[in-house]
Amino acid sequence: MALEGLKAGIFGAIAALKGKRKLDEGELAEMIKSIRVALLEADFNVRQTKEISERLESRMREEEPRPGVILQTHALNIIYTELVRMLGTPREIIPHNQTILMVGLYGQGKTTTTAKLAEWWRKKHNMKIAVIEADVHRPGAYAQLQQLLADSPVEVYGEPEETDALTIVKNGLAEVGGADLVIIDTAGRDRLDEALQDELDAIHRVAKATERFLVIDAQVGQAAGPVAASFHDLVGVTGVIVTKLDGTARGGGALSAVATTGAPIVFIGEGEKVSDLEKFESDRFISRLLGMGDIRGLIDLAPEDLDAEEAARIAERLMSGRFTLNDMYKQMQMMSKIGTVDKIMSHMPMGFMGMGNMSKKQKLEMQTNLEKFKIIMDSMTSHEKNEPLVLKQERIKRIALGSGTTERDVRDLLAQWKRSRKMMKGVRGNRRLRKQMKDMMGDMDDVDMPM
Ligand SMILES: Nc1nc2c(ncn2[C@@H]2O[C@H](COP(=O)(O)OP(=O)(O)O)[C@@H](O)[C@H]2O)c(=O)[nH]1
Ligand SMILES: [Mg+2]
Repeated sequence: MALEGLKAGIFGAIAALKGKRKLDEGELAEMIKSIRVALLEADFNVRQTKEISERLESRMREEEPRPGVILQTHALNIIYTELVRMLGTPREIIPHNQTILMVGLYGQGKTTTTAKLAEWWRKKHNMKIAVIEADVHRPGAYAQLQQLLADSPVEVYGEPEETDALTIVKNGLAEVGGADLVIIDTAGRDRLDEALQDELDAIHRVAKATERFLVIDAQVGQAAGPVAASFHDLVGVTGVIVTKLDGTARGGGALSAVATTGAPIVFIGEGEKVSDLEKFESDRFISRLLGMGDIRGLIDLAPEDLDAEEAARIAERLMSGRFTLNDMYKQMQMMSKIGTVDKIMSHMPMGFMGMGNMSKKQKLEMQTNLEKFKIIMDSMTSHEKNEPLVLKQERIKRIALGSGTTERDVRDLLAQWKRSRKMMKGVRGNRRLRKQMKDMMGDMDDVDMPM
């Protein structure tokens, strides 16, 4: 995981909030200062660091934590949204019928990333993909690309003896005409000089590439900004891929510098292997960085009309191990709004404590039960929903009558709740699950956990 240092810095800064309900001026200033140091150490630039710290400070003053949310989580949520805001909104790429031109300086990872992208889309979309090696300056570039894709059905086109890149591109495009996606790897230089500009410009005109991806090594840090800007002037960069995030603690520099240019980061490279590629989505990236696990994925699933705050609150309560009928009710409300149980299950942490292992039939059943359960619970008092154990014969009878269902239906609901609650409790006795849960909650050890 990239940016481990930043994670440690942020958690160090909010550790001081442990057990507190309010911060005094000194404590707030101390926390903001620690966050600032953490950002600077991850190589975020001074202006961005200042902006984030200022926003964090004013939001900490103005915004109250939601009910049930501890101050530490509240601060973490603010930091999360500010970091996501800074890294920009993700861009979706449709790979079909595209020609992608890979550009960048020497040694940044263009050839490696060319192979990674080809494999990424081949696996995801089962498309016919071809790559063209048009780097005539680096001897062995063709062999390198061939070797990277040795185990792959991706077609690799190259002419190792040819010295004119443009010729290779022309021949290559004619040769691989049937491919759904063509990726063209080009040569780099130490810097974007006139010779490289002319070459890229010529290739660009012939290839009429629909996407121009700039590859930048994370280790260049903030210098990624000017590099991105100059390549953008030349070919109109449509996406940036930041590589080698596995090898630097200061990856924040490259990521944030690119973000300021307005060019979207579309992928990140986190290793030398062809499979070490990851689609870049700032929200997922940051939530993983901050150890927020799949909670965010759950919220992302929610349609516009679903209150994201509410979803977060439910997820938080779920994590905390308390589980009233009310929680189950709200969770069901959310599920029925989202639609399919299947979809949401796959986004629940640990498949919702084992519920991900339900059979297809069970899932279907649950879906049909949702509506009925809702109707039944609408006939309950909030006390009953909070303390389902008070639901004995008399109350069950009343609820069945009030909701136009049968006592059997009400008992089914209670049985469902008991099963769910048991699963939650099961976490207590399971060390592996406990660890997963703890990891997911980050290092916030004062979160009220049932263990
Ligand atoms: N650790 C790591 N190494 C990478 C990554 N991407 C590329 N490399 C390595 O960086 C070096 C240069 O990569 P290459 O693709 O030849 O760069 P090019 O000159 O831009 O084509 C090679 O040794 C690659 O294995 C990455 O994401 N992580
Ligand atoms: Mg290369």
